[in-house]
Formats: sequence, structure tokens, C-alpha cells
Amino acid sequence: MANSTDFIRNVAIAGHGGTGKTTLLEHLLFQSGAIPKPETIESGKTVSDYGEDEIARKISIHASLCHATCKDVKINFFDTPGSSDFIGDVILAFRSCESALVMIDAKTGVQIETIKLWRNLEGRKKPRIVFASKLDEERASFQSALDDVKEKFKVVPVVITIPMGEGGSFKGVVDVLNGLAYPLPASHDQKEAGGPVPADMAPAVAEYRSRLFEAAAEGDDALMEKYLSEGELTQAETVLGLKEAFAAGRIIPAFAGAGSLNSGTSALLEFIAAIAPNPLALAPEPIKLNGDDEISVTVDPGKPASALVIKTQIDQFSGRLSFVKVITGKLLPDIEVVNVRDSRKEKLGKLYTLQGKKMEEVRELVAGDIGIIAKAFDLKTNDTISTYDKPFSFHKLRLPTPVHMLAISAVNKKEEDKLNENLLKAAEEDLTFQVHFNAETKETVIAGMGELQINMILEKISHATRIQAETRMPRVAYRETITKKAGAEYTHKKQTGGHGQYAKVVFEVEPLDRGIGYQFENKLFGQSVSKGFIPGIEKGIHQAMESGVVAGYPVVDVKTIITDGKEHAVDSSEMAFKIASRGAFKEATRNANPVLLEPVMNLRVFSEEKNLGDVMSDLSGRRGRISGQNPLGGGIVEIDAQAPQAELLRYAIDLRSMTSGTASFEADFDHYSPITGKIAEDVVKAAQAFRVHEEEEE
Ligand SMILES: Nc1nc2c(ncn2[C@@H]2O[C@H](COP(=O)(O)OP(=O)(O)OP(=O)(O)O)[C@@H](O)[C@H]2O)c(=O)[nH]1
Ligand SMILES: [Mg+2]
Repeated sequence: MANSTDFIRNVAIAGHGGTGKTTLLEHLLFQSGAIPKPETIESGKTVSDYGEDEIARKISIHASLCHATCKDVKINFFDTPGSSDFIGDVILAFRSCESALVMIDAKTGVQIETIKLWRNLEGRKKPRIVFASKLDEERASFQSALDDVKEKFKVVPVVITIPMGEGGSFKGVVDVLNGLAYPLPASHDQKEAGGPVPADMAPAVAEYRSRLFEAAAEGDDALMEKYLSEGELTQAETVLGLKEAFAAGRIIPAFAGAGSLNSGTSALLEFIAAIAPNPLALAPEPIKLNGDDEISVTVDPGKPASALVIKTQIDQFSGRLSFVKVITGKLLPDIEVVNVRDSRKEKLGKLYTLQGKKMEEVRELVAGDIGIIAKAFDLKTNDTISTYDKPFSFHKLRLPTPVHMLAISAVNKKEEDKLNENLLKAAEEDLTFQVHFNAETKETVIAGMGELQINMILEKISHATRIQAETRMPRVAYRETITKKAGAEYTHKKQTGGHGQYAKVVFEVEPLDRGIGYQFENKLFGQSVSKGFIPGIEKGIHQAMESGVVAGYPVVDVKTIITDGKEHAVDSSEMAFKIASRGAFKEATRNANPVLLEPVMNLRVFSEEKNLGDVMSDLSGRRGRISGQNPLGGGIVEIDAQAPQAELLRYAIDLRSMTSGTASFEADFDHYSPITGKIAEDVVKAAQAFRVHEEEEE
């Protein structure tokens, strides 16, 4: 049965770092019988945190795919990282799962990353379960966790399990839906077993049960009438009502437990199997067909096969793994599919599912399932594979733009190519990590979500290849322009033996509007300069514009007018005019009050209200201009601002340390703006120092 679409559940486990996601999943796997013995974060042997980096740091870094079976239902779990540096892997899990399990530490309540993740899930209309974890810890409170959920998310959770005692006196949970108590197992590697509800818990259970009936009946008039007249519903009616209400996002089921004690796992598994939506309930996938209007495709096992590549993992041991979510039909080993991106045919090899790092071969992957294609070297994340006659592509993952940038080079220059190769490979695995060569500043620049992510990637590369890389703040791509009209004349004349060189040009330059770049006008009259030399003159201007007179940065937004010139019958050449033109342009811009331009970015900063003051004053210290504030709910405010890129080089790091890791931002280039005074002087000095350094190296 586990091979048909309605017997599949895909659940993403998400929440603030350290709330106990990986530990809970380990015990869900154990409780379901998928693994014989549960491990701990401390032992470094959990199924889902198997990466060397994860074991060393005791945090999750990659989305990890696992599966459990409960009542014949195959539940695929994605264990996602809590740190916002790894948001890319969280989003791919959200994209491919029908529901999410949101972990909340019952001691601290709802934390900032959880608020951000919640908003993301809400935007995707994904049904959410909340799990209040670590109820065994001192000061843990189920009720406070629920109150916090109510306050921050403006929803009333529907309680499915309640704790028996809390903190030091935590003794297990009661499943209100099924009327079973699950006392704490003797140790975490013992299975939880259901039994009768203790007498002292009975009143609380009755109270929560009536709320369950209400929640189940709410969307259905007939059921509501029955509940109001009879005071209760049958188990089957309750389950069906909750199922509909949950899939429609009307209720937020809440669970209590302690993953590390294997408490609360059984009721949760049963709930997911019985009530969480199967892939058929997923909203249709919008697609574009041959550039026509958007249509949509629903998960459907009866159609030809189509699947989306949601993740690529390249690892030393298993090689290249392409994670796919099957949307229609089924994938079978060795069938031929088309990669819609380049219409290339691809023969699928063996198919697998994963239990953490362990690959388990499967006979097929049906619509709605998530699995692995191994060693498909041409498959990339976001590719659609298909057996349709007229194939279409699914929408790509929408990921935030990486904001933390660093220039990078190999310590040993000979390893530069190999380093770049490895960086590109990392970028393929993690789409929130990007690599590009900035031709203007002549640097390879890497961009990521934060220091932690970038460090992890570089550590992994140095581990695997022994290449030592060094990083530094990237150079800012300054530009130069002029601020008034001016002119200059320049004669290039050389008489060295045989052939001489002669060219004279008279230029005027004037400022253009920002963004226009370059204009050239020929105002020569008569035959002072032959037409044939004009291309040489323009080449000279282009060359001069590559490196301005202020600090050697590219010159933009200047119009050059040639008004006069002179040539020599024998000694003039295109080369001579190019040199004269370069000289005249430099001279003219020198006379035209040249200035430096700096890139200014649009910024959206997301901060908790309590840090707003610090964030805003820091922004003004960075020459930022704030244009608006926008409360987003849950105590989070979006600040809209503009600030020079030069002031934002360390912003990803500074903003985090200023707000204890809670705030984040997005940035994109907006415009170039002139700088003067001390700021400009410093840029000029730095550029001079850099040039001296470069010359020494050559
Ligand atoms: N007391 C107690 N500790 C727990 C419980 N669950 C997890 N922990 C501990 O909390 C720490 C973090 O647990 P993880 O399972 O790694 O949490 P996570 O949410 O997966 O963390 P990230 O993947 O880094 O976001 C570990 O030291 C666990 O042993 C629990 O129920 N009770
Ligand atoms: Mg984890």
C-alpha cells in the first residue's frame, strides 16, 4: 500500500535552531520501527545529521530525507536546519512537502527563525502542526508555548496531546484524540506504549476533547448540529472533520513531548498517518506550456511521468544524488525521460529512497513521493524530467538572494582553477551560494546567506581537496564621472627616425544623466581629420573610460564631442589618433570636476521590534537613508532603506551580532551616487595602494 499516492505523507520538520527537530525525528524513526536504536546529537550518530560538518558542530546543515511507516502509510520526513544560513534547504523541503511540523522549545517559546519560517509556510498555504518540545526541561511550559503561538501567529492551536507534568515532573503525554496515555518509556531507546488515561488527567482530557469535536465540526453544518445536540462525535467523524480542517489550514494541531526521551512520538506518527494530507491534496502546480498561458497540473498517478529535481547532493561516497519530487505518473528504473531544460534524453538508472545517508533501492517512485536518482550527471536542481509528449516545466524554487559577499582566491595561485571548480560544485548543491567573477574589480566573489554557511562550504572544500583559500572583503565597484562641461586639446607627436606619429584632437566633455553611460558626437567641420580616423578616436575614448583620472575606476555618463583636430599627410595613423584621443579625454575630464560614484543598495531589514532602535541608528551610521517601516506581525518589523554598498560589506555579520542573530536583510543594487570629501579621499588612497600592490606582484 505504501506505494500508492494516497498512502504517502511528506512532512517538513522546521523551526528555530536547537529546538530538537533532529532528535525528535530520530525517535519518530525508532518508534515507527524504521531504525532499531535511536541515537543522540551528542553521540553524533543520528540518522539525519550524518554529515561530518553536522557531527562536528552538532547542528543540522543540510535538509535530510528520512522515512517511517505507520499504519501502512509511508511518511517522508525532511529534517531541516534551524540556522537561517541554510534557508535554501528549508525552502526546498517546504516546496516539496504537503505539511510541516513546526518545533517550538517549550522553555523559550516561539523564536525569531520560527516566525520567519511560519510566514513562509503561511504564504505557501501549507498546513502546520506545532510540537512543543523539551517539556522535560526546567521552566518548560506547554501552556506558555501555546499562548505564545496564539499571540505571535494569531491562531488558536487545537491540542492533540497534553503533557503529564512538566519540567522535573514530566511523566509523558496523553493523546486526547485517541484517549490514550503514553507514560515516559523507561529510557529513550524503549518504545512508547499507550495505556489508560490516569484518573487525575480525565477532566483535562474531557475538556480538550470537546474542543477537538468543535474544531472537527466547524466546517460542516450537519456535523456541527450533531455535535451541538449530542455533545460528541464518533471517532470516525472526528478524524474526518479534523482531516478536512487541517488540509484547509483552518486548524493548527498542537503536540507536546520530549524527543530525547522518546515521548510524544507515537501519537504524532498516528496523527500524521491518519490526518495529515496526502500529496493528492496538494494545490495544483502552476506550469507554463510552450510559452502559452499558465495552466496547472495536479499530483496524479494516472498521467505520464513528470518530476521536479528539488536538490542536488554531490558527496564523496555516494557520488551525485538528484532528489526528485514526482508530480505525475511514476518513475521506474531505466526508463527514458526528457530533461525539459535542454530537451536532452536521460536514462534513469536505479531509484532510491534515503534514510539519512543510507540509500535504499526502490522499484518505483509514484506521484507524490520523494526519492533519489543517482549518478544523473546532467540533472540540475530545478530541472523538470518528463515522459509527456509535450513536456512542460515546473516552477523553480524561489530562494532569497545571498547577501554576504567575499572575494576569494587560492593561496597557491596554481590552484585557482581547481578552487573555482569546487566553488561551482558547491554552488550547484546549494543555490543560496553563488560564485561569480567580477570583471570590473577582477575578483572572484562568492555570496552566501551568512558567515556560517560560507565557512562550512570552504571547510568542506579544503577538507576534500587540501586547497587553501583566502577570503577578504570584496572591492566595491566604484565608478567615476564628471560634474561640469570642460574641454581639452591634445597633440600626440613623435619623431623617431623613419616614420613619425602625429595626431591632434580637441575635445569637449559634458555630464550625462545617470545610467546613460557613453555618447560621442562628431562636430568636426571641413577636412581637419579624415573620417577614417574616427573609429581610432572612439577607441581611445573607450580605453580612457576604462580607468578614470580620480582613482582608476571606470568612467560613466560622459558625452564626448570632438570639435577640432589636425592630421599629417604621412605621420598620422589610427594608432596616433587613439593615443591623442586618450590623452584629450583624460585632460578634459580632469578639467570637468571629476567625482567618484559609489553603488547604493536598496535594503529591506527584518528586525524584532525591540531591536528597532539599534538597527536604525546603526543604519544611519552607515550613511543609510530610511524610507519606511512596515510591521509584519509577530513583533517583526521590515525597515526599508538605502545605503552605500561600501558600508554594507560586513552588514550580514554586524546585523546578526547586534541583534543576537535575530535580524536579517535583503539587498539589491539601486543606483550610483557621487561621493566627495574624506570618504572619496579614502577610496582614492585605497585604490593607489592597491595599484602599487598589484604592480609589485606582477
Ligand atoms: N532535555 C531535552 N533536550 C533535548 C530534547 N530534544 C533535543 N534536545 C537536545 O537539544 C539539543 C538540540 O537538539 P537537535 O535535535 O539537534 O535540535 P535541532 O532543532 O535539530 O537543531 P538544528 O538542526 O541545529 O536546528 C541537543 O543537545 C539535544 O540533545 C528534549 O526533548 N529534551
Ligand atoms: Mg537538526
